[in-house]
Amino acid sequence: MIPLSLDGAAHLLVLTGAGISAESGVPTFRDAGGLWEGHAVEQVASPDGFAIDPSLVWRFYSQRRAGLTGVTPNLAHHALVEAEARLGERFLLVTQNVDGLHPLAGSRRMLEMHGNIMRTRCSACDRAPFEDRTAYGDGVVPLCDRCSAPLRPDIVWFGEMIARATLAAIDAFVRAAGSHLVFLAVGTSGVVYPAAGLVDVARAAGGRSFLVNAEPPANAARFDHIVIGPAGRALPALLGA
Ligand code: BJW
Ligand code: ZN
Repeated sequence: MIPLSLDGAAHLLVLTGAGISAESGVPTFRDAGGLWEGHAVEQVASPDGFAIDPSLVWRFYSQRRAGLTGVTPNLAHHALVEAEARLGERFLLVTQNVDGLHPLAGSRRMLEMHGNIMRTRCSACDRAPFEDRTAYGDGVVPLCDRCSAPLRPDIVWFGEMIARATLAAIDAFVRAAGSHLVFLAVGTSGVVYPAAGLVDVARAAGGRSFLVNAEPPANAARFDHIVIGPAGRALPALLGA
């Protein structure tokens, strides 16, 4: 495979999705047809779903928290840490993943656009989100000790806004890069917005776009270059790591 050439002005914007963690043993989102125990993802990852059945939602997230015990980053996560070390300010990683494997690998110039599964926040008051690795027992809905409202995972659910600061940081990076922007998406099915639209943002800026995925995603036609294969093998080769 021909490595992605990054000259002295190139700015690399990377978008990752569940596929980059697949080789670490984390199930992808749409592996099981977008279903968890027969429930549609929207049912357990939306404000409406939480309002209807918070204990079902907490069972979903508790099970996933427990499943992350002992899980470690793979070669693809490490290749991005290496790229960040090479490029410094000319690197930005935006991940849709909530599994925390990028920071665990050592990524620092990184934005977790859909939140982090090991953080909890109040569904009602403005207390700060806090680290919480608890896998709650079946039927348990933890309550806020400030206002007694149900606590919820600090995750961006369907229909919720991505943090304004995250969108602003991406925008600033794209503007600084201009036509030197290189956009690289890894392990994402290209169906969830606004992440799936970042390739269009990169194209509008005049940048080049690359994709590494196990299969062609929904937005494949909008990329300049596509590498089909497992991220753990394809990404280090592409980045020349
Ligand atoms: C491998 C591999 C290996 C496997 N190597 N590859 C514009 C148009 C239409 C709809 C909308 C729109 N703008 C907004 C919306 C609504 C909605 C949306 O996009 N809906 C679509 C489903 C149609 N978006 C939102 O609601 C967002 N909010 C927003 O935009 O606010 C403003 C607004 C609201 C409403 C209307 C309009 C505007 C928020 C989205 C938040 C998504 N959150 C979730 C769940 C919570 C996180 C959690 O619990 O973990 O985040 S959804 C779920 O999908 C999760 C993921 O981060 C996200 C993306 O999934 P991902 O990462 O792509 O995983 P998979 O499983 O889908 O794909 C994995 C891929 O890897 C596959 O292709 C495999 O082949 C591949 N793979 N092994 C390489 N080894
Ligand atoms: Zn509260």
